[in-house]
Amino acid sequence: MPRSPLLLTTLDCGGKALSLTRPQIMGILNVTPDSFSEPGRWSGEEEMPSAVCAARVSDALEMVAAGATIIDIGGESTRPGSTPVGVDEELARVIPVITQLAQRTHRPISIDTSKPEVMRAAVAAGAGLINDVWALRRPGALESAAELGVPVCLMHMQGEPGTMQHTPRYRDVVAEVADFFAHRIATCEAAGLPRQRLLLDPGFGFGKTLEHNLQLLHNLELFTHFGLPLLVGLSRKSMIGALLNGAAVEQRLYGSIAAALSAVQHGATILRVHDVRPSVEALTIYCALKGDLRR
Ligand code: 9MG
Repeated sequence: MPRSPLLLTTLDCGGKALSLTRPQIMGILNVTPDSFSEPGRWSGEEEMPSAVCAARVSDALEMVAAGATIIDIGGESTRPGSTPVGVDEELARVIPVITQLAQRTHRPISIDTSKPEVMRAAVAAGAGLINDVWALRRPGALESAAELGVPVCLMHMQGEPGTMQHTPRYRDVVAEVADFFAHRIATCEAAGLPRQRLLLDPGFGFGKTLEHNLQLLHNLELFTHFGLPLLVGLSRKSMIGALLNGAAVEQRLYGSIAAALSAVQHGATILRVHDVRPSVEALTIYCALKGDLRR
């Protein structure tokens, strides 16, 4: 199936540019207490210590140096079974990091949130893209995103993070995700959020079985027909572990890279990854073999 061209070749992320002419790497920066390698340094309930903030900023700058062209910062886990956090706690986690990072890199910062209050504060602090796993379906999110004027990634999710993996069911997962995108795009446009500011993500692992995920990956090309960049997150996900006979999270790097390159082959423009350097290197070789020298 031929791939449809993108509506835009560069995304303006609040004044910082993200090129879409070739696949891009989005580095994941989780600012949740459970994401810290030194347990006990910060419980997440009190104000973030400045050393913790500085360490997160330094991790992000390392990802940029390794070739990430956008950093996705999140303060609430959306893993299956995770419990939501309150607005104040999420703000306390992400805003200090965004504020400091925005002053130290010309690369765009994405805020991974579904809360309108966090979207607003994050963009005011320097974020230039909203990554919403709820696709702006939370109260007030659509209106806030429309006003903020930055691009938004609309991700498909069946159910909600706490229970989404209990019994995911579809008549036709590819058709249903395509319908979801069509409806969300129309809703965004009606609310004053133009199509050109949207990115789409099928939401691997968000209310999907392994079979659903594989069908979506095989048919990713179909979603290019919206003319919008496709963002995919496959890094370290349970589908990789399942295909590797139950490999633990820390043993999913090579599988994640194989899946990411397959996604690019099927039309993905942005890869959301934990392991930036290996992903950049794999992508560089993949693109060179396709006749597109990245650097
Ligand atoms: C926050 N988050 C976790 N997984 C994700 C994925 O696959 N896509 C996007 N857009 N965000 C994700």
